[in-house]
Amino acid sequence: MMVTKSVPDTLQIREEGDILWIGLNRPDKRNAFNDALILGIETVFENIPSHIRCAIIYGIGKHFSAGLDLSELKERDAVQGIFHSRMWHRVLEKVQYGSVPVVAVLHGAVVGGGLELAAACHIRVADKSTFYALPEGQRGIFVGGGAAVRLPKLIGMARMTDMMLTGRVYHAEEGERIGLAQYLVDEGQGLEKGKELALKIASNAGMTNYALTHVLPRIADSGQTEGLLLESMMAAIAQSAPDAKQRLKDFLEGRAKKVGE
Ligand code: 1HE
Repeated sequence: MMVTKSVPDTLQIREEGDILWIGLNRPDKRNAFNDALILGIETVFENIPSHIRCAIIYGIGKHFSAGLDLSELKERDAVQGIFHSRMWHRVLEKVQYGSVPVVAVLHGAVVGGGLELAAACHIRVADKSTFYALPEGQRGIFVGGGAAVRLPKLIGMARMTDMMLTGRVYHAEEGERIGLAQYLVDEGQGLEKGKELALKIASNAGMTNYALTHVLPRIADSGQTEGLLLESMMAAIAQSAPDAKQRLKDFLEGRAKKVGE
């Protein structure tokens, strides 16, 4: 099924072989997320064609995303607020636990809900124009798109608390150092780097990608006893797959790349 079906024009979707490019395309509003845009992301992730093996999310224009569209926020009461936040949770769970690993290519502002989306992706590539913030603290609100759970895992609770209490902005280099992004590249080089990584990810065994995106985070969330058992079960399933057997044979017979090649 083509994912372009019923996706709003604030998303630009393009297939390139087994890679799916997902562009946030609301540059005049700095890719702020109104409901149509965040629900559009849900539609995309619910309809990823089966031949797609990795997705790349990026922002069109000067920024990755300015977060929640604040003009939609002012009319909500508390109950509507809970449902709205739960809607974001539902969508970002589909990003994190969808059928493919997701690379986020970051530049400019990665703030509020934009950072929450980035945190739900598996790999973050930032160029040197990137800056990260959680302006919710200064706007008198709280995070609602999963940052309270996902960000402390990336950067620690103390840093997230500081970002919200003081409005601290992390720039690209610092962001990479503290774990907001795994890769830092020169300005304008993010898409190329994202594609290079996506191609590598796409060439992995499907079971490996599944284990890393679906099982590893569950192991990390569990206690040591359950986690170690889950790890053993996953290892046994992965190594028994025909794809793994072929890859091991290729290495032993000198056909596979060495580490670092
Ligand atoms: C917006 C938004 C927005 C820009 N909602 N309209 N997020 C924030 O608190 C971030 C607010 N935005 C900014 O601080 C800046 O816009 C940026 C640093 C991201 C970019 O600055 P700049 O100079 O490139 O753009 P701009 O001139 O500030 O904005 C251009 C237009 O986008 C302008 O509208 P215009 O009609 O006057 O042209 C802005 O009003 C509009 N715009 N950001 C609505 N966020 C699941 S809960 C998550 C909770 C949150 O994400 S809270 C954090 C919200």
